Amino acid sequence: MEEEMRHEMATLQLHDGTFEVTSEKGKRRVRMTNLETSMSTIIAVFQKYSEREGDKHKLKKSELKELLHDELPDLMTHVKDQAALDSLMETLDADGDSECDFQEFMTFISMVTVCCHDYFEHEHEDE
Ligand SMILES: [Ca+2]
Ligand SMILES: [Ca+2]
Repeated sequence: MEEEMRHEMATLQLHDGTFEVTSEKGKRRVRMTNLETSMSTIIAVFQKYSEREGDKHKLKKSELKELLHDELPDLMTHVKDQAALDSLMETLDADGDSECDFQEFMTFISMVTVCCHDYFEHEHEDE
């Protein structure tokens, strides 16, 4: 079942808010929900940077830095120097290969998203 899903995912083609799923049952076009669009955006952003150098499926430190700089500029203001970037990479790099793979990246995105959620939740409490 999981293998089948992976195959379906591998043949996803994006076309402005819709995607085409090719499986044994043939092609079908599906309109994406907001959450599905967000998920595919995260994947696309990761790939945009991970493909630049070396391993195409992993972010090396310079790719991570470019991603943070361009895509999370507010957060990047807290990563001021090389030491801060080194320690962030060390925190994210769960398997210790000195690169950030998609799973490690997702852990990071989840963390940041949960922090944002907590922040907005507390904002409402003050009203
Ligand atoms: Ca790379
Ligand atoms: Ca790693």
